[in-house]
Amino acid sequence: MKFFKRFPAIPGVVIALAAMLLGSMITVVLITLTPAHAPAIRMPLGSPAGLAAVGLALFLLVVVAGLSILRELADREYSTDRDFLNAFLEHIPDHVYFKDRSSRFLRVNRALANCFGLSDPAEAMAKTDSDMFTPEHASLALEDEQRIIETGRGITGMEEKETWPDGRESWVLSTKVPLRDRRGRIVGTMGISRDITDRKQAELRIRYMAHHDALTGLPNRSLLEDLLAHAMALASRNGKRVAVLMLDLDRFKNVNDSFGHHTGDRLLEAVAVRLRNCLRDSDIVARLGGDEFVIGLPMVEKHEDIEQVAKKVLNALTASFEIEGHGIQIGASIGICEYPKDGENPRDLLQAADTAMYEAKNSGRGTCSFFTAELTDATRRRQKLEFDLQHALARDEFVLYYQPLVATESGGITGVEALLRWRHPEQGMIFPNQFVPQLEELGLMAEVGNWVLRTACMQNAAWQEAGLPPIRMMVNLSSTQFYRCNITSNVMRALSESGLDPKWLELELTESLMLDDSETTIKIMMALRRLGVSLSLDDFGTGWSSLSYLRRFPINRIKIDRSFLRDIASEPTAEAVVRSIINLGRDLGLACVAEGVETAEQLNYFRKQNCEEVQGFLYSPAIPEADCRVLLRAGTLRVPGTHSVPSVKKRKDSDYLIPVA
Ligand SMILES: Nc1nc2c(ncn2[C@@H]2O[C@H](COP(=O)(O)OP(=O)(O)OP(=O)(O)O)[C@@H](O)[C@H]2O)c(=O)[nH]1
Ligand SMILES: [Mg+2]
Repeated sequence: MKFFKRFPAIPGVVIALAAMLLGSMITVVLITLTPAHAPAIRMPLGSPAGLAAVGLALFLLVVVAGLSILRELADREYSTDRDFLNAFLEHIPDHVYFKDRSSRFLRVNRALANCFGLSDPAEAMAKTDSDMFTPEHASLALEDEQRIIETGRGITGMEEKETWPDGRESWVLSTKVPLRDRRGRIVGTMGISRDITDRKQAELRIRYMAHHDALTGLPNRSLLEDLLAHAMALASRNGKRVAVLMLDLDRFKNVNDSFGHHTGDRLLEAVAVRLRNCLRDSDIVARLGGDEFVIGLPMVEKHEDIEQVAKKVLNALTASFEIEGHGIQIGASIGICEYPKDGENPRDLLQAADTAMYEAKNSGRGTCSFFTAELTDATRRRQKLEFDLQHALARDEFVLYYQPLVATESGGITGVEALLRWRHPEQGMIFPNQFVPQLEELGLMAEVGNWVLRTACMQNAAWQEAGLPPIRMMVNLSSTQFYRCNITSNVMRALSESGLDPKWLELELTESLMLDDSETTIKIMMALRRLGVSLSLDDFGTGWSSLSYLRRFPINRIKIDRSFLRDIASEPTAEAVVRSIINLGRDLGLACVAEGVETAEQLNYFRKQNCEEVQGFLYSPAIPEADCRVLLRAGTLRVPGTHSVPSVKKRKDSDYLIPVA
């Protein structure tokens, strides 16, 4: 069979005919050679020799006929194999090819021909990959094939990216093996590959998503850490530094609140573009989430270079952004640290940069700060404080202090302002300026503000129940409480729970509320007034850009900010401002309170100006409830040193009034 497979060109039928012819001839010779004609060789059929001759002839006939049948079978098998191969090459959707030792195509299947844009697979004959693909891909494929030919070892299940002259890219899963002749010699290569472009693209997409921020397309934290690690390795080999800049937008919440989350998103995208545009291609720009971005500067040499880049970045963000028809101004704070000085791995560096960024925020925002070891302690303390703060309300650690307001002329107590304190179990009494910003950041301000409101109302009602003369209780409101927490119903609830008459409650709206004269603001104010409570404007004179507000706001009182008082004796302009405020208030029918009165001169000044009430350290700091009760029972306060005052323990200077918000 093997022999016939080797010589398939000799048909079996020819062999069979030849065998029959030969057999017939022998038989004819044996029969026709009679004793009469050839007595010497005459072998009668009946003789043993005659029978042997006939037998031999028949045997030959059978052998040759058998061989011819085998030949025929082999031939049939061969043509079946060929048909199968042809069918396979014609219909299989995978790409199949055979190449010679010079990587010229010997044969390609229909699918590969189609992929090459050939109508007939035969057209690929003698062509090479460089006729089909980009030179880069062709040379990679050639390298593989030469290696296979040299080593005799194939490549199985290799993912290959094919690049085409028209810019297309496709992915295939390939198997390439040596092509051998019958004697086992390598005469080329053959391969089969399956198109996996769709799967590969999906995979690449997933991998991209796992490493990039969906909104801006910038690397995310995970990729950033890899990029930083790479930059650090490079810098350490070259004796250079890597700078890490943590950038957080300033007051970005306001953008979301004022223009909506969607506009906020567009702004974040625009910030990403600006950052990318103002830095070199080799610099790293990533987004950690929220409004936090990280810039990595590989291979920096000098501290000054880093500072220069930080300033450039801050400047780039200063110009107004035009987002969906809104001109938006935003700044940023940057914390900076350096490898290797401030950390040996990306995580430590990011932590150090974050610490420095908080320092930049604390230094007033819009600036950059470099990391120092001392900052770490400060950060730890801050983090602990934040942690404790989250539990302070539940642990009943907040407490209200009360500071009296005194009638300028009579010294009679006309009201008390409720002021928040935090009695920390380890650190003692903490003042609001040390924790109110954190309360805002932690989103707890409204909850704590409502606690203040309720507690103050309860206290005032309790004093009245204890027989003390009714008194006005002033409670500060935060912006969150005022705008976002349905303040009207909260006030209603506090009043009804405490049973306090609304006329003994006055709500102080501070400058930090960022009040505007929008309809919303005025609507809320009107609703509060309708409840029967009064309203005052705190810190007056420091930030009210438009005095027209005063006309439109349904308020009862203004409180002149203490910053004016400091200078009224020495600075004529400060004195003039205070005088104008009092006159303005009077013209608009508003009562006036001077805050932060500390000296007898200041008190005399306000007496002369007919300012009705004062509040300040001269009379009393904010004091605990028990002390306040003593004062209220006395009903009047004298300027210390002039008349006796009710026996209230002297407080230290740090008790000085600090408003809630
Ligand atoms: N539009 C938008 N806002 C986001 C996204 N992720 C987080 N934020 C908001 O971004 C704000 C980030 O706030 P912070 O950086 O803490 O506060 P800030 O208002 O920028 O104030 P400072 O950073 O302290 O100056 C939060 O209000 C988040 O709700 C986002 O993908 N899109
Ligand atoms: Mg921010």
